[in-house]
Amino acid sequence: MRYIIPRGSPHSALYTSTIEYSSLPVFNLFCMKAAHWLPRRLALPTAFHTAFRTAAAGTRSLATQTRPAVKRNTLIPTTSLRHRQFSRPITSSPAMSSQLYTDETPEPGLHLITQSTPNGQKVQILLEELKEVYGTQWTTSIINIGTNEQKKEWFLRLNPNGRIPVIVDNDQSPPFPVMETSAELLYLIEREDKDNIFGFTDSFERNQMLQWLFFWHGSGAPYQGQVNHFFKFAQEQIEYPKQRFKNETLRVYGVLEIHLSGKFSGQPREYLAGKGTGKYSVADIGTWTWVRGWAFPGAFSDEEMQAFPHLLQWIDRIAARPAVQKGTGDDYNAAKRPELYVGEKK
Ligand SMILES: N[C@@H](CCC(=O)N[C@@H](CS)C(=O)NCC(=O)O)C(=O)O
Repeated sequence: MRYIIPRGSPHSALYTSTIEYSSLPVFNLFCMKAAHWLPRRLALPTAFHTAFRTAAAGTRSLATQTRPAVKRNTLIPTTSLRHRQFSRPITSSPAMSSQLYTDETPEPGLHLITQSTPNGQKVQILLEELKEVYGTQWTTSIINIGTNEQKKEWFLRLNPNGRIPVIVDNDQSPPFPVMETSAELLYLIEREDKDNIFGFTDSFERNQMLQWLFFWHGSGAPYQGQVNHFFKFAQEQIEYPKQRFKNETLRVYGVLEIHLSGKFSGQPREYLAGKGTGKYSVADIGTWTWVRGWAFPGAFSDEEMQAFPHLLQWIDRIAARPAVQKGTGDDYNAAKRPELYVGEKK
């Protein structure tokens, strides 16, 4: 991975885009028009009409081949881009591109704005997995959510929900931002995972992957997030929400345990989705970053967790993956990578 330090102030109202231009498309348009007009004007027979149009179409393929291409997943050094980059205020673009991103948006390709929390780590891990298999490249910026950088306007333009992580696909024109971790995981596998290594081709397996991805997104993360809040961060210790969210999280761990143990299917599983014992997929990634942090709020005892032996094994199984270690490691530790910081630090 090569990181590029974001440039300029994050509050710029300008949007940087790469223009690729060639005069050939204009020439092609001219030829196509002429191909319709000339034979009619000169009252030529039908065979001439066809010949003119074939010749004109040739200029189109020429134009397509000659247009400079931005290579997907490849970071082009900043300097080589400069000559065809320009900044302009967005006034006449489609609604989506309107002030979508700012001067410091890094190079074409994927850009991740994150902090190494359970949600940030989901996307960090998948990117590391994709890099191992396909050589996927991206750039990273780290913000400090403790300073509320994610509530500032430049960030809200990318994600009105004001939460990390966000990915921006700068290969699209206009750049395409993706919020909500599960949607980000699905976006990344659709874009990068051509061999369906982290997803499935079979529609039933794919649906099972979605079931577990949605289950954690809707029924796991919100509860465990509240456990973290009420046990660890709340100024006031209030018993009712502490017990309510703790019990609900234990219930959700129980659901995962039923599934992984094969209690009702008779088939213990290694992973959440897929036939047989299952296959490691984005459903596991989306769930693991949270569940493996069960000890963090100090809400659950070792004895309580003994009720979920298959879940604990699943945590260890996924933790052993090199890309998982990389995606949760020092490369995303803001203290170790101060050059990746954007915005207010403390
Ligand atoms: N449903 C969102 C949740 C994202 C989320 O809650 N991110 C947290 C960090 S783990 C955050 O940005 N918190 C800062 C805040 O709430 O302002 C997702 O899955 O992307």
